[in-house]
Amino acid sequence: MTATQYPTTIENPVPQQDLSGIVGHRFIYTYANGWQYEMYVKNATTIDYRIHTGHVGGRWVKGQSVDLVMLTQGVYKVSWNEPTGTSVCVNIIPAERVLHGVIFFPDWIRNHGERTVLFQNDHLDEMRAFRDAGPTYPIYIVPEFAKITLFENVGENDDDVISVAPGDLPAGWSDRTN
Ligand code: FER
Repeated sequence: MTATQYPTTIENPVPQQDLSGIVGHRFIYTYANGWQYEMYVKNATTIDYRIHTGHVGGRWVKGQSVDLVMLTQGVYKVSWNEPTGTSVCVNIIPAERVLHGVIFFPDWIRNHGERTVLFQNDHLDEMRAFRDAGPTYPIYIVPEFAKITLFENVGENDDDVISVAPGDLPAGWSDRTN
């Protein structure tokens, strides 16, 4: 499928969408700064994720609403805002096992990342209260490429794909590659 078959014009700016290469997939990746993350694209509007290592390693979340689009064949973009106030935008190219993420942390998470290291779903009101107390600025921006070390099709809407805390997985679990 070539780009010329799907031109972007002012009148029709949205390329034909095919999300089948990302929806229902789980992937584990390590950013250039060493932070290891895991994302499960549960369906076209929802992700579950775990953070294995990094500034907020140990944090995990289910049912986060996201915006997911295909930019061009095989290139996907996932964007969302957390109850903590953090915003994230991740561009994913599975065939090349590469992604690029930009995380926009509010200042309070730069200083107290440990407050977000939990199963967020059990602490949503607490996270919104921290967000509203701030401080928000200056925003701590973390733009990094990552290597996708594991990519697998596990099917849509499976609550068992991400169901335990990162720290409760068997040793070395996230280091499995394919
Ligand atoms: C990612 C970068 C950041 C990601 C999630 C986050 C699941 C979440 C950040 C936060 O809320 O702390 O690649 O993928």
